[in-house]
Amino acid sequence: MRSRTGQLAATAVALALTLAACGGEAGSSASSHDGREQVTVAALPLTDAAALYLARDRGLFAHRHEHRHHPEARARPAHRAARPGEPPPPRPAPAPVHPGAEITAELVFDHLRVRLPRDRVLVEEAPSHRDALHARVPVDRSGGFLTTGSGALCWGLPLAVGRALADRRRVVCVLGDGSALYSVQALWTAARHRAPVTFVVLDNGGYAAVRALGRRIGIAPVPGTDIGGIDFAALAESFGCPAAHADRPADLPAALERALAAGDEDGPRLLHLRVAAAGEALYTAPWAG
Ligand SMILES: Cc1ncc(C[n+]2csc(CCOP(=O)(O)OP(=O)(O)O)c2C)c(N)n1
Ligand SMILES: [Mg+2]
Repeated sequence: MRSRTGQLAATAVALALTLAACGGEAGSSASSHDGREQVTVAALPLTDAAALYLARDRGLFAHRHEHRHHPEARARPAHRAARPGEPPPPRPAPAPVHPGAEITAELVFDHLRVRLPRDRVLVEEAPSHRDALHARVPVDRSGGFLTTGSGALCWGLPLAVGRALADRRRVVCVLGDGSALYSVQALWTAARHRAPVTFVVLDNGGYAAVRALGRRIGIAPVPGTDIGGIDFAALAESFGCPAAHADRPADLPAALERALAAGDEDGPRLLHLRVAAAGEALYTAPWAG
């Protein structure tokens, strides 16, 4: 079973192969069944027998950007309204969430928004909570927010360590529990070199984004997506990174404040938060890839 992106990529590959077989040229395109999405293919001849094909799904890209939750979609009207050289107008803060029985990512981001110094770098690798972060924590400074454009995991934790070591200023890094494990050994580097990073691990017990994508394409449950039961604070401590837990909404503000209060000379801190999974509506919008 393939996602729409996969189908489009396959269309593009098929087109590329056809082009190759017919001696076709670069810049060809294909539309999906609804006619809205386009795949463009650029061909770079490498040798007489081989060429490198770049397939780009322009429709889905544009589609995503139309969506109001997408940061670039929000940035676009702001840029239009602003004069060159002026910052975009401020976006109104969303209504605060009320704490329930469990910590939610929205609650974490509300607390983070008011506690995060504006001049600090924020790194994010928390796939299913990404929209909530963008809705609640403004990105108002060039270079102040680091994330991926591709969706591949593994870079967030080490990127935060590298940024902190380069700047010697505290970086805040929000990670999903799954994402945190891809390059967890960078905690050792952070501890050893006293990289000033505050890691906030949003532990929803597994790969929520993969589960949600599975629901969308009719695979539920997706095998192997539960990774609960990991003590991230103990794991961090074992690498030499001081760490703490918070499991109840009432404990969140003080825990977050402590984790953020560490100075730029104090090295890394990790806060492990058990959070509720994002809602069933995740990735159900037509634009979602
Ligand atoms: C290198 C790599 N492997 C696998 C994936 C597939 N993948 C996308 S989201 C995701 C789950 C990440 O889990 P977590 O960080 O806990 O975030 P959550 O979805 O729970 O918010 C995975 C495994 C990927 N994007 N990149
Ligand atoms: Mg998770």
